[in-house]
Amino acid sequence: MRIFKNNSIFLILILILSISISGCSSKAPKVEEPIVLVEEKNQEPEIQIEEKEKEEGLIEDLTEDEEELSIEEDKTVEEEIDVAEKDKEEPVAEPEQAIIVKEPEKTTTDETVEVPEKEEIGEEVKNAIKIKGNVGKESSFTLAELKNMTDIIFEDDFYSLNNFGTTNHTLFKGVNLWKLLHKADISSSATKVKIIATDGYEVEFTIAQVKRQDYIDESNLDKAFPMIIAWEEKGKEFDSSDAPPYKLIVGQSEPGDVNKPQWVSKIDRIIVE
Ligand SMILES: Nc1nc2c(c(=O)[nH]1)N[C@H]1C(S)=C(S)[C@@H](COP(=O)(O)O)O[C@H]1N2
Ligand SMILES: [Mo]
Repeated sequence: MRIFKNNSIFLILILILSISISGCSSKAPKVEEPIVLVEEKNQEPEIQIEEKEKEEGLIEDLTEDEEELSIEEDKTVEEEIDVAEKDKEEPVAEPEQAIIVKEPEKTTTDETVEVPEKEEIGEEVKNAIKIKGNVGKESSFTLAELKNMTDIIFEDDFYSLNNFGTTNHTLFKGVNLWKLLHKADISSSATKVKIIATDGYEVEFTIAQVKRQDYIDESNLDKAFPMIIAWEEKGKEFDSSDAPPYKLIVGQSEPGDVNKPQWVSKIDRIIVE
């Protein structure tokens, strides 16, 4: 009797124990699940915000930023970029395009922007485009002089594709860059041409790229384009009150070529190396 009584108490104890143990273990997975849900929920608002921004037309700003980041990537040799900033960006290698693009420098209130040659030039030729470096005659051409170069003027609808996939056709008028460089007696040993804007934006091309007269429009393969220094867009001259009224325009080197970031506006000078 005593043994039986003790046994049943023992059994009851075991039962209680096993119920409480199984109760605990069945709770365990429930602890993990909400954490996953929280993580998923945390991502949702970000996605929604992005979509909202797209709808609200803020997408242009986003793409500009993205393009600018990828452009800085290409600039491996330049020293002005903060190393820490550079590390944040993901590498985008574009092996076929031997183009280095430099970002406009972000000016702070303390720093002054260096525009060395502006003052020496004087009022009259303020908006002249300078060609320097590996040329027979370093030159400075005014807008009036460029317009008089009727033998090298080129005008056509240029196709543009930007990093976000936006495409356009835009009418530009200007002078053929390769032919313009010959007016400054470009040296036969020249290897590179740098197009530098007053805001610090800079694109570098190889001589072969500047020489090329058959850049394409992927939407119309019958066409062929040289690089041009344009002063007119859609039949209207660029405003020259704030910046030099010149823009480098180049077609695509191949279908899919993102050519718009290569268009340099506000050109200050062309450096041949
Ligand atoms: N001087 C100068 N040219 C520039 C830039 C710039 O910041 N400064 N941005 C480039 C980039 S990234 C693009 S996509 C196009 C934008 O041309 P848009 O302003 O006519 O759209 O100009 C290019 N040329
Ligand atoms: Mo851009």
